Amino acid sequence: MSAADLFEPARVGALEVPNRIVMAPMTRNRAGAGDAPRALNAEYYAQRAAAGLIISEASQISPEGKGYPRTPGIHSAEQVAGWRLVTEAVHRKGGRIFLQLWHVGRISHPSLQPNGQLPVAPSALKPAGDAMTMSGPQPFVEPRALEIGEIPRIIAAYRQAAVNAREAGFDGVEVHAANGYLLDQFLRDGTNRRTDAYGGPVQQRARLLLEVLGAVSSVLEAGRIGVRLSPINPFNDIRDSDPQRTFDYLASQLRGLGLAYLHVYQAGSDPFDWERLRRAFGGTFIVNGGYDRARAIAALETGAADLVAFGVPYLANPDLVERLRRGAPLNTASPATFYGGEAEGYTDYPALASTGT
Ligand code: 8OZ
Repeated sequence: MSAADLFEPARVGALEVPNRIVMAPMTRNRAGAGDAPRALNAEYYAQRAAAGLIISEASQISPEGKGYPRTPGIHSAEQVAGWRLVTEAVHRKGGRIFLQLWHVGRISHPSLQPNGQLPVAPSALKPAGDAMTMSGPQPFVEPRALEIGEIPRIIAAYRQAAVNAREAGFDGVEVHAANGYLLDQFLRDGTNRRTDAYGGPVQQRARLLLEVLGAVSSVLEAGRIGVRLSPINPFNDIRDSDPQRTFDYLASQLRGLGLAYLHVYQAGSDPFDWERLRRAFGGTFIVNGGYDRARAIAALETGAADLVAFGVPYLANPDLVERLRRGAPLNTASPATFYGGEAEGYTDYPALASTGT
C-alpha cells in the first residue's frame, strides 16, 4: 500500500491543492470577546497550514445561529477582523482555508440567544438532551417554528456571511448542512413537519438549503463553495424515515451547481450507500469520520473518495501531513481540552522533532 495518492495534488473547485489531506471542521470554543477569533486561533490554524485544505470550525452567521459558548461568528466587524488574523496567518504559511457557515437552529438555548429568545427551527419540536450553555448542560427547550416570512432573512444572513468571509480573506466557504443543525433540520422529515413550501416532500425540505446555496453563489463563485452532509449521523436527535432517498435526491440537485465539493461525515450505524450518493453528485467528494492513514489510502485507491478529511488526528497533530507522509506515529488527543480553554490541548501539541527520522 502506498501513500502516494494522498500527496497527489488535486483540483477542488477554483483551488489547486497540493495534497488530498483536509483538516475537518472542529468546534473548539476558544473565540475571544464578541465571539471574534484572536491571535491564539490564528496560531492554531497556521500550525496546520500544510493541509491541502483547512475547513474552519463552524461559525454562526448571526447571533440567532449560535448554540454553544465561545464559538466564533462571522456577522460582526470585529469577527471579520479576527478571522482576517487567521486567514493571513494560514496564507503566510502557504495554506488554504474555507470558513464553515453555521446556523444551529433548535440546538441552542435562550441563555445563548439575543434577548433570551427561543431558538428557531423548522417546527416546534424539542430535541432530546441538553444544550451546552455558559453554566453547563441544560435541557433543550421547545423551539419556535420559523414563519415563512422569516425565511428570506435567514437566507440573507447566509449571503451576508459569505460576503463577510470573502472580506475576511477566506478562500471559500463550506455550508454546514450536517449534524442536526438548522439546514439538516429542514432536510429531515423527523424535524421538519411544515405544511408550507419548505416542508413536506423531499423536494420542499431541500428548498432552504438550495436557496441558501443560490444566495451564497450570488456573492462567491460556486467553485469556492462546498457543502457538508451527515446522512446517518443521529447526533442532535436528528432523524429521517429514509436518509438514502433524502440525500440521493439532494445530491442530484447539488449536481450541476459547479460546487467545489461535497463533504460527507460518515458517522452512524445505519446502512448507507455512499457510492450511490457520490454518483448522484458527480463532483469532488471528501469523506470524513474515523479515517487513519491506511483507510485514507484505501479510500483514494478504490476511488471511494477524492480527498479525506481528518478531525481528531489533525487536532492532535499540527504536522499531520508530514507524519502521514513518513508513516510516523501520531500524538494522542486529549478529549478534556477539546471544547474550551486556552493554549493547552490547542496549540501545544508537538510537531515531530525536525532532526528526527
Ligand atoms: C461538537 C460540539 C459542538 C459542535 C458539529 C459544530 O457537530 C459541531 C459541533 C460538534 O458539526
